[in-house]
Amino acid sequence: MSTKTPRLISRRGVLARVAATVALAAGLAACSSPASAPAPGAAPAAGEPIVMGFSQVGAESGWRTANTKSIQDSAAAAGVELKFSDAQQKQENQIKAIRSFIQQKVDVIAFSPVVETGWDAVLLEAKRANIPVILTDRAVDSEDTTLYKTFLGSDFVAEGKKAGDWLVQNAPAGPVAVVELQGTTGAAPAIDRKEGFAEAIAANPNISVVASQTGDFTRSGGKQVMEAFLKSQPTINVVYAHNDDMALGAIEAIEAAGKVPGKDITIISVDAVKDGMTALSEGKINFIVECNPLLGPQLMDLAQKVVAGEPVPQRVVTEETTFTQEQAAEVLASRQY
Ligand code: GZL
Repeated sequence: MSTKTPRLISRRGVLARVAATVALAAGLAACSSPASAPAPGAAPAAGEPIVMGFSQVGAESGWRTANTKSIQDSAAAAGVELKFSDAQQKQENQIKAIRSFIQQKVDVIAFSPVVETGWDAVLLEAKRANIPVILTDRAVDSEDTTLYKTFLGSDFVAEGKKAGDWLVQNAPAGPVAVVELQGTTGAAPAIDRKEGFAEAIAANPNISVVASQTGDFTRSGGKQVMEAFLKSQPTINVVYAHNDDMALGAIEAIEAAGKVPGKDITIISVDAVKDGMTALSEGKINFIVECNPLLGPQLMDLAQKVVAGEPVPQRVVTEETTFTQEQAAEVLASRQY
């Protein structure tokens, strides 16, 4: 409730004193009226739903579609009022959405940052508005970890390492030329999956990444980059794709070039969405590292704790596994996404 008293009135006039008194009286009346909303960051009144502002990266992949559905379904199940914004993979749209959530005085903000950098200013605005922030799926590079309450998502370096470890264990003798389809430039999963894979294949000096380029996590991006690699690279033994959508685009390019994916060229991917697992069970992909998009239930649980002022872990790592061709055939029918 604002109890700010007017500055000392200069001798310039009684009018200023009257105006200040009227303003103060109006301010007190507004704060005491039953219709006044609780200060942002205060828990909603008992029985009132939590209002969550969620800024989603976009709709670039099968993983993102499954992630969005998980968040929307979980909000409905938890009775959380969800204000959902699709940023179409543009950081400026996410920043606009977060500022709008602040103006709307939501109880909590959650978002998947499309890239790691450039978030400190808007996160500081949320902090000053006393609105807690939860990172989900992707991380930010902010040094100040007080800018968000927790980060719920996968360990992308571990995912890249799992992919590289499988290649080291299954590579043929002699030189192995790998082409890499990177995710969105500057995105945490792209940076970290590249790092983890490179760290793992260092165990076998015969394996080398001969070309690496972003396909922006999309099927069309993966196809275009793979077409270019097939023209520019004399030998390609392996494709390492940072997600299934780019791997599926690469398969289209490989087949159009008259080669057999999964046999002439080994394909390793990340995500394990339905289309990727289908290609894996058909032998067109050789190995997939799972990246679990079903973050909705944990996100709603964390949001309710954060709004209630309860402590939550700074980092919550999602559980996930890997799949071979044989394992894909066994589990395909039961996959949730
Ligand atoms: C990973 C997620 C990535 C997926 C892609 O958590 O951010 O973004 O691997 C998606 O499929 O586009």
